[in-house]
Amino acid sequence: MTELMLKYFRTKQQKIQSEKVYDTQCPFCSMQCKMQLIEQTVVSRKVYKTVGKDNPTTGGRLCVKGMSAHQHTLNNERVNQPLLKVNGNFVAITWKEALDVIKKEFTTIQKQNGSDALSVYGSASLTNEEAYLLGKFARVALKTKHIDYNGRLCMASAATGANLTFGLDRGFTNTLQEIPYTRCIILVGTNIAECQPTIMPYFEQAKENGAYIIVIDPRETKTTDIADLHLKNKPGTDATLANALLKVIVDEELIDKKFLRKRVNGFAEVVHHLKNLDLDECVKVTGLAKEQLCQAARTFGQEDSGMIFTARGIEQQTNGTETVRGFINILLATGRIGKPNSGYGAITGQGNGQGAREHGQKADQLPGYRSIEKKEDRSYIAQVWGVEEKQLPGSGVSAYQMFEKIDEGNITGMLVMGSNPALSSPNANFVKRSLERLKFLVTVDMFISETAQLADLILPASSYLEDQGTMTNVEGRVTLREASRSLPGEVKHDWQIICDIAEVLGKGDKFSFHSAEEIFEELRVASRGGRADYYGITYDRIRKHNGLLWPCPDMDHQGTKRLFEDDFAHEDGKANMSVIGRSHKKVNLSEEYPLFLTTGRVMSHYLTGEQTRKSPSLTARNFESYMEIHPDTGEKYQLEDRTLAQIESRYGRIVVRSKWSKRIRKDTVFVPFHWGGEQNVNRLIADELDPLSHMPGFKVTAVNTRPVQS
Ligand SMILES: Nc1nc2c(c(=O)[nH]1)N[C@H]1C(S)=C(S)[C@@H](COP(=O)(O)OP(=O)(O)OC[C@H]3O[C@@H](n4cnc5c(=O)[nH]c(N)nc54)[C@H](O)[C@@H]3O)O[C@H]1N2
Ligand SMILES: Nc1nc2c(c(=O)[nH]1)N[C@H]1C(S)=C(S)[C@@H](COP(=O)(O)OP(=O)(O)OC[C@H]3O[C@@H](n4cnc5c(=O)[nH]c(N)nc54)[C@H](O)[C@@H]3O)O[C@H]1N2
Ligand code: SF4
Ligand SMILES: [Mo]
Repeated sequence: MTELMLKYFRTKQQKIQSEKVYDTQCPFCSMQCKMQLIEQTVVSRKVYKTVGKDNPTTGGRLCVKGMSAHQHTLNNERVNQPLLKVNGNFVAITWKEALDVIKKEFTTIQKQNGSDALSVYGSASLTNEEAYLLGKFARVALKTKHIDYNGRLCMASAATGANLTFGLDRGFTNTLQEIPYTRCIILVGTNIAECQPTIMPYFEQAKENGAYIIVIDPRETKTTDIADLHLKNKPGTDATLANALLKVIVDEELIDKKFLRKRVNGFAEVVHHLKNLDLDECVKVTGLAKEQLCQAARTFGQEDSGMIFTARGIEQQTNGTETVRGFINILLATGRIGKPNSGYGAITGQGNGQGAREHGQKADQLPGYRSIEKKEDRSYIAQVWGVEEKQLPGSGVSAYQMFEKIDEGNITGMLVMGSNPALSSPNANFVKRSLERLKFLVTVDMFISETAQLADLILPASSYLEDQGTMTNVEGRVTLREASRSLPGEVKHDWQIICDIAEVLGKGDKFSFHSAEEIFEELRVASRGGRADYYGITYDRIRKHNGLLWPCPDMDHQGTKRLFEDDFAHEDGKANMSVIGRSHKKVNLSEEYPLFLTTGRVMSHYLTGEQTRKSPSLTARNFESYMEIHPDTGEKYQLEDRTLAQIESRYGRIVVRSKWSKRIRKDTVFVPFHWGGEQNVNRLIADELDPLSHMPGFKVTAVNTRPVQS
């Protein structure tokens, strides 16, 4: 540091009147980077700085979103009081008034339309404690079967695929620490460089150590930039691609026969199916060269260790579950799982995308990955909750299907906590109309999101700086988000809001919690003996061990770093391979809709942008949506670079600016989904769902495009 710089810093130091440091974790993606917000008062003004904090998952790294997260949280658009819609306008009311309104409306709805007419829409932004409590609230306080959450649009296909194949779904079978030592990596439908930026050093290290990296994506991205081989396939063709890779591996005898014999069911059927698969046909379907397919398959098959990572690119498809299974088939055939430096990873999306899918927010699920349809699971949880087993409702429908139920008149009330489905759901015009049809909609949010605008009542929720609780990160590591900033205005924590509503509904005795830790203590017991067993995890142990990987069944257990070393989680201990790609209805192009549309993310914004669009630093990077389009395609449709384009599908139309790029396929356009209104790409997405996971097909839609007439 030069003399001059030292002098500058000293003068600046002298001006700092006070300093507060808040420990927390980033509110955005599944990396859950640990960080501190430093609040300094300088000449009576508050200034903020975010610094990373060391931890086993991310070191001290942060990306630009984490660094800027306080900007939305401290933004003055934050909702600080309950808001009731009166004659079309929101007016501030007290909590007592708000709870009275809820009591009246919820009771009336259930009296008139039955218990299941009330529904709950949850979120993987919630802590484990809140996700758990919301599931209990729906079943015990509201007695409704209708609860599902935004993870249905996110991790559902990965979860279903892993459950069917392994008998257990923890996103990563190994820890991140093993990645640098693997020899071959397939990244399929994932853009980690923009979506989990702080994971990148693990892959860069692998590359330095000589690993061969294959990335499968219809676009060139910052992630494909690290690839040794980029397979730029047509969107929606990954199941065929997985089958083609496996065919080459089987034909060239790159399989692990001993592993298959001892640990896998169903290989013979798969081989039988592959016999009839025509590689030339696969080449046509995927739009790839045969040499590329063979090169990828051979390299993966010949190296002595390998890992496959999937994300939403292949999962958010109407055949997402089977595509995931197709890629896991490759790992099973080559014996690349349950061993050091070999394994599978579904790269989790939201901050608590892992934990929030384990403890009962899903329509068919009870805590600890228990099933709401299984008698013994129901009895166990009923006993933990102090209710009769037969009082627990059965399973409800998935997230998007709840909007169909509203349209049919079967659901008439909804509580949304931590989600913005008006923007994030497929067929968004329909979803908006459904939300408008509700007799009573209450949203719990930090902001008046597009969904909250449609609400009758908005309840103010706390943020990552204020709300303590556990989050289970991308590795399956249960972390403790410390949070100590005092609550602004009349804001409450999500868990407090759940308890308060339960209280006015006469169920306060089952929801008398005074801290997140108290809820976690109940969650531990509820998860005990389940597949996602947290019983051996406590706040103290998390602090001591810097997080613990589940399953962790007792207090002496050190957490599970690598899954499936001896057995898979099915009863016979084996993994189930399955034949894939037999019945899927592909999205076809036509004269009317001649282009594939795919959707996804940019580095600087998060999901529907409700939070990141409020951050000046992040908005400065991308202030509006766009359509990535190949220049040749642009010219074909008279769309210059940076002109306003209309995009239309069978479901709706939007307007965004064109952005020429040679990095995308000529038959494909890409639009991110972080913006609303006319730019909401979900107005174009079809209502078809994966039959197994109920995941929408966000990643491929047939569209047309033309310049907007001025
Ligand atoms: N910056 C940022 N980071 C985030 C988020 C965010 O909103 N912004 N969200 C978080 C969440 S909740 C999630 S779920 C994750 C999502 O993380 P990702 O799944 O990695 O993100 P996406 O951009 O949705 O899609 C990944 C890639 O799939 C490609 N793709 C599209 N269609 C296909 C296809 O048919 N086949 C193949 N092989 N690839 C295809 C896209 O071109 C894209 O590059 O990110 C998390 N991190
Ligand atoms: N076209 C297209 N659509 C997609 C996707 C895609 O790739 N393409 N991806 C899908 C995926 S993977 C996901 S995860 C979904 C996500 O979609 P959404 O669930 O709609 O996600 P968010 O935009 O995070 O909405 C969260 C809302 O909750 C608020 N919030 C944040 N934290 C908290 C909290 O702790 N408590 C409370 N009460 N409120 C909070 C925010 O202010 C915001 O309004 O979108 C899906 N939609
Ligand atoms: S967005 Fe993800 S990678 Fe970036 S700081 Fe937050 S948790 Fe870390
Ligand atoms: Mo997600």
